[in-house]
Amino acid sequence: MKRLLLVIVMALIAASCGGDGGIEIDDPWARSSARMQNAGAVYMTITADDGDTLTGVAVDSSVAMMAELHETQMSDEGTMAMQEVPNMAVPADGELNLEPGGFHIMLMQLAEPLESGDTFPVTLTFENAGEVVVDVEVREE
Ligand SMILES: [Cu+2]
Repeated sequence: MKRLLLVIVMALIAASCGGDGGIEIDDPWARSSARMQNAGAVYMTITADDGDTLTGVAVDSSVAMMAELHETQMSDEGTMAMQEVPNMAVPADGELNLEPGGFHIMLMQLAEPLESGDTFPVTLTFENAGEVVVDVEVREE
């Protein structure tokens, strides 16, 4: 009887670990913002064992009024422009890179400037894994 219980507990632990779809988020960070700047960008690297799709993002209003998924692209005129994207794919055999000059999470109407050394939580929503909260570190880079 004891052994059976142990097996059940182990199975429950395995099930709860598997529930996140093998999502792993590496080095979430945000660039520190100048005092008068009203927007900020968040970067990270996302991998998912079975692949997944990032469909949404949210931050507390104590950080910013709005968070959006953005992509920076070179326009035909050679200028950099960014636009909101509905989602971002995390490939099963690769990684999704959010980095300066490409995909990023845009924070709009910052409540306060982002200061080096600060951290704040960001809630990511994935199609398969559901909501995943990460702690973003603010730094100079
Ligand atoms: Cu942006």
